[in-house]
Amino acid sequence: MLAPVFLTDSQPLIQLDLAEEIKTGLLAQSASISPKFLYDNLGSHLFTAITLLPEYYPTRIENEIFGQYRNEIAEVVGQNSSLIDLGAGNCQKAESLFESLKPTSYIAIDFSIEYLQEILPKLQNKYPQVDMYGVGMDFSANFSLPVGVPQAKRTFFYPGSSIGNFLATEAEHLLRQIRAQIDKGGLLLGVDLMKGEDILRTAYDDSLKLTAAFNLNILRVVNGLLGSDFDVKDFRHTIKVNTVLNRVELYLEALSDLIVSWPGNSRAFKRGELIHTENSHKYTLDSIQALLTRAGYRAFNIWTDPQDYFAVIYAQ
Ligand code: AVI
Repeated sequence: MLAPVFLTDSQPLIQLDLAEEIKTGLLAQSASISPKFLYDNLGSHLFTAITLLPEYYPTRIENEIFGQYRNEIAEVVGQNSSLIDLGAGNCQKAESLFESLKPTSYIAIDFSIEYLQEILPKLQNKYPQVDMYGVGMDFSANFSLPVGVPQAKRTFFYPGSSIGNFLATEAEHLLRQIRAQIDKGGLLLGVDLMKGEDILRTAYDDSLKLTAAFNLNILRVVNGLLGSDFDVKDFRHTIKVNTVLNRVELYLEALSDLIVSWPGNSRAFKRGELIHTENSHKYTLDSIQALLTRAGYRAFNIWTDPQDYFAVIYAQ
């Protein structure tokens, strides 16, 4: 049986650093937890379930764009490159491009190595002609490809509007770091575009409460890393649509006055107090091209849906 190669990041995930980062966020006056902690194995499964919700339009519409423009995209991007999937998750989006892009190798990078270890072997069996690599990496602060990644033309793949989960300065930093490693290839990017508040509310506060479970699961992840005693029943998922900063903000709201403790410290929360867990920025075609330009990209091919809900951009 063919098996994918699991590479180690040159900057391995250090539990201690992660715990420090969580403590700093929890002890700040306005408490926050980085959205990367949403994605342990369970969180990754919950996110995959969210992408199947009719209300969660980004995945559906992005898939439609990839389906409709598959050949055009392949012509622009070219074939036989190394496909480097940033935040690969269940690898389904990349898989949908295998037939048209015919990558010689596929490098799946994700915060949850456990999830990749579950998904990637099945994919490798289905596509024995593609060399597959799995990398567990936190690329939110710094990104460089680990040693061992094949030296072919590189197609970086960052779909799903995950770029929207970064502040503009962080997004620019990441895009610039990707640009520096592109060589003769390019970046295939999915970006969610600005739209009416109601559509955003339904997408990020769905009636099945999957997004609520996804958001609350972050407290279990934090308990595992920090040794804290968060009880998910003490909090509820809530969102704000921030029309000034063009983003949906996810929070966990304390349902009563309570104290959360961990070895060496604690934090009191008042009833109604919020922990900020995620931003999901929405761009315009102009604002995303301006961001990419600041990050050093010069040429853009853009595909959108008829309603301009979502854009797929090939940037070089
Ligand atoms: C991964 N990311 C692009 C999702 C988003 O839409 O911002 C994460 C998500 N959060 C709540 N629902 C989905």
